[in-house]
Amino acid sequence: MTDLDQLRADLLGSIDAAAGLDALESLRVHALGKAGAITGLLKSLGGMSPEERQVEGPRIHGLREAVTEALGARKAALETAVLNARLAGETLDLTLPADAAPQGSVHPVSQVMDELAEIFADLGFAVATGPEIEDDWHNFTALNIPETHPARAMHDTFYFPPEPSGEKMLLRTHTSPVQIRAMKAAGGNQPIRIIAPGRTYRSDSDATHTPMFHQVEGLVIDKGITLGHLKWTLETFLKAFFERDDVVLRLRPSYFPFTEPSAEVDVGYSLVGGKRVIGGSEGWMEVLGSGMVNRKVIEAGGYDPDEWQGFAFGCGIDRLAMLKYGMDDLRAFFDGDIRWLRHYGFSALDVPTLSGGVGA
Ligand code: 2NL
Repeated sequence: MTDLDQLRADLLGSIDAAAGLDALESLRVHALGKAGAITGLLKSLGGMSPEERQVEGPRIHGLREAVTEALGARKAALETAVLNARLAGETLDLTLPADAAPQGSVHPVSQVMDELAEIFADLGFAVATGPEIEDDWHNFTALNIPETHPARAMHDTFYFPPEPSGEKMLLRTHTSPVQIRAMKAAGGNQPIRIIAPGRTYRSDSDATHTPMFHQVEGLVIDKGITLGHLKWTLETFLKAFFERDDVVLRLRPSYFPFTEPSAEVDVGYSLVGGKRVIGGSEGWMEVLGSGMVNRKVIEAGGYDPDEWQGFAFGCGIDRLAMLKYGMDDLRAFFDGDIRWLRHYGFSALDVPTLSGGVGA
């Protein structure tokens, strides 16, 4: 056996026996690297006579090819072994349930807004919206709220720094300005039936008040509108909202600058196992304020008060949600705690409908 045959046998034997990829790489360097055995042989070809090179050349090149091929084959075999070992250790249990993804749900305030839109749509009311940043005229003056009224005070209303024009801008304190804008847009010659739900702002913050809260107001303008229309509309609305036919209303005389006469509306409740349930008349809870639109406000909206009358009402949506769903802490509305929603029966797949809450 020549030296070359010996080298070939040694290299191919070691390659076949290589236990891992690292050992195989050492063998490759040892044979084919810069200072490798075969590299040395290839270099030696340069110093040979043409006759000698004709014999040795093919042998050395043949050896290089055989070793390269053996390295490749062994590498593939080792990689397959590594992969098989990993797959054997990694068992994947396809029957395990997937991790639960966090799921939100429709917020009670949004739910109630959708319910209000649905109930009033059946009564022919459209939903009107408007800016949350208002001017003093639409928020106060048009509503017959005098310059000296406490609601206009700096400590009750969020004002912006004065405009160069002198116009006072503020965060609307109710959604009435939306209705004033709707009257203006209607041009004083057609009936109006709208509700205006949305965010409102007052400089108030304690256990039962948040600086931002949600309000819905309703407005009807037409010829020959009476207190009877107001009472029927509110009774129909509250029966649909609380999903009970035994809802009893109590109208108490009150005062608002924008309505005359004005009435505060209470709904009766019964005590069932010590808990208040809407319906009956064992006790009363105030739910909204209302009245016949003041003729000054009809005029400010661009209508002739001798021809057109109207009624209006307003109430807090957060409060309506608390009453319907039996929630007792207003602050939880703003915590974004999913456990709170679950506790009151709100779930991710809810589609706002009229069924749910304490009346259901
Ligand atoms: C309450 C009372 C009320 C109105 C709001 C209104 C709007 C226009 C004209 C006349 Cl454009 N009135 N809104 C009327 C009566 C009561 O709200 O206690 N809200 C929380």
